[in-house]
Amino acid sequence: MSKIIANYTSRRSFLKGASALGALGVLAPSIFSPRFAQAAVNGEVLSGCHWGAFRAVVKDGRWTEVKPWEQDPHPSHQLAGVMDSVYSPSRIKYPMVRRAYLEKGRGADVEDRGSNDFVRVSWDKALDLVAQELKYAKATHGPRSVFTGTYGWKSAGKIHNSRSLLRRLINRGLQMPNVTHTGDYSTGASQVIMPHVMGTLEVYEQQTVWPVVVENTEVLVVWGADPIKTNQIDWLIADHDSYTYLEEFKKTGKKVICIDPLKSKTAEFMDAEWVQVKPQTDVALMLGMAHTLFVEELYDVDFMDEYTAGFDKFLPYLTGETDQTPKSAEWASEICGVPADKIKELARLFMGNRTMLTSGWSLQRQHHGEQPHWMLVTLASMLGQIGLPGGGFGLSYHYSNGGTPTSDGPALSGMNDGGAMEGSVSIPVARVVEMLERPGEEYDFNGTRYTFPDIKIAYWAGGNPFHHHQDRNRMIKAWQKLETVIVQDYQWTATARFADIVLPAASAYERNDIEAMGSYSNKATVAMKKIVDPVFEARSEYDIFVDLADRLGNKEAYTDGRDEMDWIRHYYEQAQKQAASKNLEMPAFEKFWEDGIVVHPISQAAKEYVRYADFREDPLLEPLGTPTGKIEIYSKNIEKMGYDDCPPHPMWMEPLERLDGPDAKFPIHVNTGHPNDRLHSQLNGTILREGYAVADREPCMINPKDAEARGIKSGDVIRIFNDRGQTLAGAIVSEDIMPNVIRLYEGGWYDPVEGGKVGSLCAYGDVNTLTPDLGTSKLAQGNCGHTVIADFEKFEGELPDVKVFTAPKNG
Ligand SMILES: Nc1nc2c(c(=O)[nH]1)N[C@H]1C(S)=C(S)[C@@H](COP(=O)(O)OP(=O)(O)OC[C@H]3O[C@@H](n4cnc5c(=O)[nH]c(N)nc54)[C@H](O)[C@@H]3O)O[C@H]1N2
Ligand SMILES: Nc1nc2c(c(=O)[nH]1)N[C@H]1C(S)=C(S)[C@@H](COP(=O)(O)OP(=O)(O)OC[C@H]3O[C@@H](n4cnc5c(=O)[nH]c(N)nc54)[C@H](O)[C@@H]3O)O[C@H]1N2
Ligand SMILES: [Mo]
Repeated sequence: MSKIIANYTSRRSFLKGASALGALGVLAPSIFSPRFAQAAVNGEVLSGCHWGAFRAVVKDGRWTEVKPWEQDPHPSHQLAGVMDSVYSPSRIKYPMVRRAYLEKGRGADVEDRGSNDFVRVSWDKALDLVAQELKYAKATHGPRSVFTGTYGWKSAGKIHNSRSLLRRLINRGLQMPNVTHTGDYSTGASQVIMPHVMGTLEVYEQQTVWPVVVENTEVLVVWGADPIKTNQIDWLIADHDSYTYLEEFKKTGKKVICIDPLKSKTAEFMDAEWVQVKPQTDVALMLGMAHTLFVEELYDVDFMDEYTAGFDKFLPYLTGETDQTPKSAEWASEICGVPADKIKELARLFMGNRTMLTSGWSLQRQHHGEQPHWMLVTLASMLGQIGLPGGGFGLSYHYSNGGTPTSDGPALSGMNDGGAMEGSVSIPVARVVEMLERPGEEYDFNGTRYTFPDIKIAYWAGGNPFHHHQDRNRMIKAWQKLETVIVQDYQWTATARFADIVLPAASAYERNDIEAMGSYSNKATVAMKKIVDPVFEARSEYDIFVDLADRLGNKEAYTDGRDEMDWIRHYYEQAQKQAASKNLEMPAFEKFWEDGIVVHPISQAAKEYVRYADFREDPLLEPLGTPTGKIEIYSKNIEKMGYDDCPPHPMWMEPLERLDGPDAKFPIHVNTGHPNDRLHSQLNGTILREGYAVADREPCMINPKDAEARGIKSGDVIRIFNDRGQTLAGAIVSEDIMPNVIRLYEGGWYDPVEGGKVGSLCAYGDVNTLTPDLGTSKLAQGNCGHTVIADFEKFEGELPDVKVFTAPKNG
């Protein structure tokens, strides 16, 4: 793949001089010589972000060009948007307060949230208001009245970690018991079920490394995953090293199979066989394979005996002894749409070859999302290859370049939340709307009953819930229960538009920070140097929170006496000490800051790592962390919970709704996968959109058969609708998606034609206007963003303008 060099100065020239206006954006003086903390006026700055490390060219205080770091083997084309996001017309320039809120106070005209009627205020006024409301909440409503769940993909960086800094404000500034979240939207179901099955999270752990896979794997199965698309980003700074291995694997000519309702980037890149499966039916498909292995007596009986527990309880279900329905390939085919012969052929192929079953996370972002990965583990167990080089299963090859060998480098720590006070609670992250709807009521989660707190203030810094959460219209209503909503962001997202108080944060490129490269590889430590000064009145995360802590009377407790550069040096020196204890030398801080990066060595052992090799070698001495020490195909702990929606062994369960399901009310499944040209909703308002928008809307991929039936061609505007909501989108007609499935990526900014009105048409393409808000089950309470059916038509009405990419009036 070619490297990109972006230079998009002209389009944003109208914003030239923006930084000169930002008098308040100047950083507090550092104890270091100014050259450390200040942005370059001219020159090249090495920095990093979720999309990788890069060099920024700065001219006259303006960022004019972005070049990928020379050692990035596969730079993301999204870097061009990263630079552009700094100067985007959707930047929040000033502190703003919703007019009714400013004039009438907390809780005023809440149904007017989203109408974009804001008034510009000074920073002092905005921060006074926030501090006043936090104090009021503490005095009047008491503990657990402020929600700081603030889930989301804040920028990389260990210091300006908006999520930790916000919690630190409540813990050390306000000194009140806090309400935050557990889990995430990514792996809500799997990270709860996997510890019961494998004794570990599985989804965020190192995989059998790629060099071993390239050498030993004969069949690479990519099951509901698209690593070529999703490994562009990392929660830290992306290394992109998995691309090199994928290329090497491809060169070997060995078999790659993508099981997906659409032809993914990976299928294309790897010349893979594409097996079309109806969405949400993978458990049935896996059961059909397991049944084939069983009846053909192919499965690994010894492995099941030695390394797994409870197969005997699962078998009567598989054979149909318990419910008179054998889970045969024929039975599975009826549900999943894959021909029975193909199911059998795949089962035999996997059994007869060293097979790595890799899976992404879309499968578990579905109703009963606990089941697919549990069943995948069961299938992998029957294949008997777990713990062998290149065999078994892996749930993170598609994420943050999982499977890239881990260096010997030190772990870099970062800003913590300062310690939550006793009485603090958390909710499963995707239950946020239910929490607002049912204060004081009980809910189930992983074997325990909890009570929802009564929230009066929500403060979001580093996430965009008005994109990430499901069922937008239900959410808009629930949001009206809040007295005060504070949003800190650098973009005018829908979340900011639905806030009462909006604080303009500096982007990650307008402040100094430090971060590790590679969540799995820990390849390097990177100085995230400030590239330019904050534009307009934006201020760094840390500065905003320190000023708030000051207003709450607890500045010292908040800062521990450190400023931005002190913290950076502090965490670097901690890493340096850790490295020294491993006989690894890291340069002095000054040298590191000057060079911008320290790359860590990788041992030979790391390049040969095989997940579960130890367990396979000696299951008694190296047991799993499950109650039986084995792979639990049947979980007694889950049996004890007695949940009707999460049985004690993997099962095919009907989701709330699915394509061709019983009583399916709509004929089309909506695939809400992650965007190839964005990170969720980030970079929405940038130059990248010119490359993918259709009729100025979010693109929606449609099979020719479905398009023809509705008289739609590429470039048309369509309206997608169901009982929960409606949105416009731009049509792309393509054979790369199976019939009766359309794809509208998550992350298109919500742009209601009638701002704030429940049920409004979204002019741009927010897919979460259509999705249901329900927990995967009582066990994990994960989100079900991929459980959605709908219908669509050619939009013939008067076309509303897309307005969400420019700031609201006065802003
Ligand atoms: N239907 C459906 N819905 C989904 C999904 C799906 O597959 N289908 N996927 C889900 C998943 S896995 C996830 S992870 C979520 C993602 O949901 P989010 O993480 O909320 O999505 P982002 O668009 O990354 O939002 C991050 C926001 O933080 C802002 N930001 C970035 N850096 C900073 C910073 O340093 N400080 C501050 N104050 N703000 C900052 C950005 O401008 C942006 O508005 O979406 C979920 N929603
Ligand atoms: N470019 C880019 N990369 C990203 C992100 C991003 O927003 N943009 N987000 C990051 C984050 S936070 C996360 S959590 C991960 C998400 O990683 P994933 O959850 O794995 O990503 P998705 O795109 O939702 O789904 C992966 C594939 O599964 C397919 N799929 C959907 N439904 C089904 C189904 O029912 N059965 C089968 N067999 N396949 C199905 C989709 O068509 C898609 O090709 O990606 C990360 N990487
Ligand atoms: Mo995610």
